Amino acid sequence: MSQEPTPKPEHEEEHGVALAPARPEVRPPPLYRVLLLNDDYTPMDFVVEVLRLFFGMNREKATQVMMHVHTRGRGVCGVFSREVAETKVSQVNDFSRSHQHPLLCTMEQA
Ligand code: TYC
Repeated sequence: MSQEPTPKPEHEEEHGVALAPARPEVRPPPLYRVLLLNDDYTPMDFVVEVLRLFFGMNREKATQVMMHVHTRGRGVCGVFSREVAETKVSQVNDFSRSHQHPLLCTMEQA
């Protein structure tokens, strides 16, 4: 007598041994450096206040970073996720504009 093959259980693939994926399926999200740019007009004290208010630096660290930007042209305020970096850049640029200072904050992938 001919016999039909035993029907496969439904969703058989879900009952096998889990295999490691051939390659990782997720990459860690990229990080971004938030930068301050030098200019000739923004007062040094204002830059120090920005670094204290938005980047949580103490006065000594904020003064160091401000002087680095002043002498080198740009400097890193911190490294963040894309969303946090975008928020910091917007907040700093809005704050500077609202005080009529040309200070610019920007970001780049780390
Ligand atoms: N160069 C400015 C001055 O001499 C000071 C300054 C520092 C401005 C850092 C911007 O991101 C900056 N008053």
